[in-house]
Amino acid sequence: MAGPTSDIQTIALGIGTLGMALGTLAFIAMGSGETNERKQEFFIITTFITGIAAVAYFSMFQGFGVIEVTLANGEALTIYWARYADWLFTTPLLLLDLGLLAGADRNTIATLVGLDVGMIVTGLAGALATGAGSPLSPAGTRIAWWGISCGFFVVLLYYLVSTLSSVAAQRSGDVASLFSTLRNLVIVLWTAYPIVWILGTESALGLGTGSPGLIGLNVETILFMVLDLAAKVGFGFILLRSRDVLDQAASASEAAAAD
Ligand code: RET
Repeated sequence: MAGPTSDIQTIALGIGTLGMALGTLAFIAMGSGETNERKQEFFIITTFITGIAAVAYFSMFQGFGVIEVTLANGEALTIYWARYADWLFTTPLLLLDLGLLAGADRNTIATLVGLDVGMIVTGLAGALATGAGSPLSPAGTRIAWWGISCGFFVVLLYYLVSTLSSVAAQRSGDVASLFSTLRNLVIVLWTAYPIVWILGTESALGLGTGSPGLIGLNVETILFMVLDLAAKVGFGFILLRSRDVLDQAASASEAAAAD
């Protein structure tokens, strides 16, 4: 079996596709007149974030980005693997936006990206794990991967509130305050993802109760869609509409590059 397993999922994924596509077009339009190279970076990165997501959503919408995983105990789960392909590229790009805004150095940005990739790849391992060959039950195996992924996430959050925030605090008041708005948005929205995952189908926590998750795949698909739109399109609008703040961030990073 391939493809969304209900009309509700198809509609949610269709809304996700359209929302990401419209966001992409809006960001292209907003960035088209920009001539400052440093400021262009923000427009390019953010446009790719929604562009990649639009493609991933379309792939799930039309049944390519979804597979059935058969667990060691014979039960089957419907897994939207394309989410992880999307997040693998787009979450590092979101962190790159934040890092550039804060004026962070290469090592700080690379550390954030490394932690993020660790988080997504181990999350994908959990989503695909069958439990075959594992001393743990299928659900136990998947939840263990979730725990490892959360480990990366916690360190990532720590980095965001410590190192990155103290770098950002050295920027002008406007840049520092745009940074904290976006950082707080990231902390709140991103924290919802592991919660939806563990309550949803992926954890297989509800196996044996008639539904693989404590919340069903329909609700989960809607929740991820709303979160993805807020974390990408919402984030992008807040960042890119602040033209004069981007100006200040751009001139600060030019000054740093000239040092
Ligand atoms: C997973 C697996 C379980 C543990 C953790 C996860 C974290 C996912 C996050 C995803 C963020 C996605 C964003 C998408 C933008 O549209 C992979 C669910 C910690 C934080 C921001």
